[in-house]
Amino acid sequence: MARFLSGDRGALARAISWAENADDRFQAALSGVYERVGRAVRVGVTGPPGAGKSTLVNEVARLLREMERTVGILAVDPSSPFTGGALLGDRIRMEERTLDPGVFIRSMASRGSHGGIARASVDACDMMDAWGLDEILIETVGVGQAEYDVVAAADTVVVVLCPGAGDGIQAMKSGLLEVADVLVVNKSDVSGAARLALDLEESVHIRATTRKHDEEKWVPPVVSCSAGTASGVDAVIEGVESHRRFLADGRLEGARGAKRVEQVQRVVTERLAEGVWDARGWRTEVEVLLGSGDTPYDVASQVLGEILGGIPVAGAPGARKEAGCS
Ligand SMILES: Nc1nc2c(ncn2[C@@H]2O[C@H](COP(=O)(O)OP(=O)(O)OP(=O)(O)O)[C@@H](O)[C@H]2O)c(=O)[nH]1
Ligand SMILES: [Mg+2]
Repeated sequence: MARFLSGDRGALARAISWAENADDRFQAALSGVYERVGRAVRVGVTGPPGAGKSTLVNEVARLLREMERTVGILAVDPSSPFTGGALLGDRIRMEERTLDPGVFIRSMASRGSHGGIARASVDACDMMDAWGLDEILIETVGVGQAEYDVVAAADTVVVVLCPGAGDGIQAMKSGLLEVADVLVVNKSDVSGAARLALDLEESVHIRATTRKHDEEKWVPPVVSCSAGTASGVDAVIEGVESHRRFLADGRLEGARGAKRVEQVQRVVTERLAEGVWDARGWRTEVEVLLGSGDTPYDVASQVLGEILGGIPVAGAPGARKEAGCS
C-alpha cells in the first residue's frame, strides 16, 4: 500500500482491478486505506445512450481542473459483457484529460455471471477517494436496475437528456427523473431543447407540489447546456454544488451511511453465491431433492437451512432440522 499512498497510478489501477475481479486481495487493500475514504465528492452521470454524457463529463472535468480540483472518472457499462467499443471510444475522446496527471480515468464492464458491478463501482470510488482525488465522476447509461444501482452510489446524480429520441416522455417512463438530483438538457444548440427543458420543469414542479408537506425534499434544478460546444457547463457544476450544499446540512452522512449498509448487503450476497453456493456444488443434491417431488421453493428452503445452519429461514420449518446433518 506504500506505493498507493505515495500516489502511484499503477497501484490504484491494480486495486480497482482486484475489486472488479472480486479478488481476495481487495479486502486488505481497502482496510489499509479506509481511514482516508470519505473526502471525495461523488457525482453519478446517467441518461439515455447518446445524450452526451461522455462529452459532458469531459467538459465538467476540464472546468474542475481549472478550479484546481483533481478528478477521477469511472465509465461503467453494466449491461455489456464485453469491454465494448463505446467505452473505448469514450477513452479516446477523453484523451485530452488522460494526459493530465490530475485526472484518473477508468472503464469497467461487468463480466462473469454474478454481476457485482454496483459493488465494484463503489469499491473503485472508495479507492479513488482514498488515493486523494477530489471529485469522482461516474458515467453509466441509464437503462435498468443495475445502472441505477451504479449511479445511486454517488452523492449527487445528474441525469442527462437531449431533444429527440422520445426525450422527456421516455425519461419519465423509465424512471430516470426519480433518481435525478440535477436534470441536464444537453444539446441546447439543437431544436427542441427549450421545449424539453420546459416539459421537465413542469414535471419537476408537479412532483414537488404533489408530495407530502412534512417532507423537506430536494427539487432538482433543470439546467440547459451544450457540452458539444462547451457552453453552459458551468451551470451544471453550479447545479451539482447547490445539491451538495443541501446535503451538507447533515444529510450527506445519513445518505452515505445507508449506502454503506447496501454495500455490505452486496458483499454478503455475492460471497454467499460464490463461496457457499458455487463452491459446495449443490447441483446434484438439488437434483435429487427435486426428483423426489419437492417444489423449487421447498428445495431452496432446505438449501438455505443448510447454508445458514440454524438461522431461521422464511417458509422452512424443516430447514433447521436439515442444518444438523451438514
Ligand atoms: N449538437 C450537439 N451534439 C452533442 C452535444 N454533446 C454531445 N454531442 C454529440 O452527441 C453524440 C453522443 O455524445 P456522447 O458524449 O458520446 O454521448 P453518451 O451519452 O456518452 O453516449 P453513450 O455513452 O454511448 O451512451 C456525439 O456525437 C457528440 O459529439 C451537444 O451539446 N450538441
Ligand atoms: Mg458515453
